[in-house]
Amino acid sequence: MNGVDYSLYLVTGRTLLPPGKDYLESLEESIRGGVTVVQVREKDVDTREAVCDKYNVAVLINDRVDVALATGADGVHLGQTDMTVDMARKLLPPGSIIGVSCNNVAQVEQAVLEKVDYIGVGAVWGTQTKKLTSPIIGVRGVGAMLKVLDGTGITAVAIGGIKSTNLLRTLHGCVSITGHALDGVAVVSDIVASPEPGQAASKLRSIFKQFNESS
Ligand code: TZP
Ligand code: MG
Repeated sequence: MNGVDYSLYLVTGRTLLPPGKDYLESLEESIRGGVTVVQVREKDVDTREAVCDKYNVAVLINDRVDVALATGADGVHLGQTDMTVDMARKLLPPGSIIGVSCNNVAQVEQAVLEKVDYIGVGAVWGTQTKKLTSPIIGVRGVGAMLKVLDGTGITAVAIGGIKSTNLLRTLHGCVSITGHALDGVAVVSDIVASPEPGQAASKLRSIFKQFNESS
């Protein structure tokens, strides 16, 4: 899929769904609310999801190139300890999207050499969703990594503790302190754990749009 809009990047996490909330229903509500790209990140289940493409939203699979191949997903999101970008590129169909998690400048430099499509930078703030194995970087850390991407055409989304209550501060802080802007934000709990994921997504999306229109 070409021309992916990374502005509101949903990372799934079915363990965070409110009781009784159906996974696909929550996903569909989130997309209708404004999610622009979805990463299927299900650590505790065998992921054999057929995610509907009726909204033409790109689907990326966390960690598992084999699952991406089996499901015909648009691409993969790789962590620093997953399969290498070169190997993933050899296995996936041409044009597949490859994204990588980065926590520091050296990892971004490597991602640039590997010509990834996008990077996820974080954790920008503290999060309950993932046991972090690397430091929380704040907006200064994000900015330092964005600087490395200058002129490369590689897209960046920030992840970790991003909520409607701190999104504006995150976007604004990044630009005002570092002079570099994010292409999007990746969110798990603020959308998935909400009883109204559509409204949660719509709130985040409108804050993002407003910020971009005013800057
Ligand atoms: N990688 C860094 S932080 C994180 C991942 C997958 C979890 C982010 O979850 P939340 O709920 O949006 O803080
Ligand atoms: Mg991973």
